[in-house]
Amino acid sequence: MGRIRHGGAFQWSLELPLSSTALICIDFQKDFLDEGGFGHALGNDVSKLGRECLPGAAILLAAARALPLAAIVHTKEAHRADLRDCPSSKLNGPRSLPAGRRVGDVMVQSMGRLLVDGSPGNEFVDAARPLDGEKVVCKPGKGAFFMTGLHEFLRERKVSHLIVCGVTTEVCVQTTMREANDRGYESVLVEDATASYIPPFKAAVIEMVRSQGGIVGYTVERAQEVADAL
Ligand code: C5J
Repeated sequence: MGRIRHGGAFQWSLELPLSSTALICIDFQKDFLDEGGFGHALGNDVSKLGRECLPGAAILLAAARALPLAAIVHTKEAHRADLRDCPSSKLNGPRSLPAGRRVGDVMVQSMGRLLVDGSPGNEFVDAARPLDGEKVVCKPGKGAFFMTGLHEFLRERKVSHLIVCGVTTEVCVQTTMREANDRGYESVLVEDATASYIPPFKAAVIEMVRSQGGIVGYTVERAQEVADAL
């Protein structure tokens, strides 16, 4: 049993029962962290994202693997080659993609098709690559629970608590935490293991998650605090 305490304005103490706690790593993919991927095609500066959150993610992964925790889950935002799992709202928007590009198009040859499973750019970055035996969840949406079977996977392993990291904070990470909260999981977002292209959005999500006594979940500043507590 690990326990994380937070002595800031929002004071809390969270027990992390090791046998029912999972680490969820959200979308540490080249499509979001590297040039020529989906995040870059949306017009974002992708150069800082990995530097900000991958060292923290590495600390969490090392701690989770050493214990081990009940499960380590890696999600990928990944569509089928024929895009039949891509809703029209996502295929036809956002309309800010340069040169009229959209999911399934190619921006840079070496990365392959944007957000399509099996494309080189859809793979995990080396620093957060899953090991054998760790669960990989392909998700067509922002939330890791939508059309994935993740809830069933976690329930089978009696998981009740989630340690959450990944990109981007205000899109797939926040959506997943809200989905998790609705399904009864206690989750803690690790601030130095998540990142956004738009820093004020990351700061806002951290506030939102822990506001009103932790309406969505908990937040902790440093991955090392979690590793030390486990
Ligand atoms: C986005 C994500 N930003 N992984 N996906 O479209 O946050």
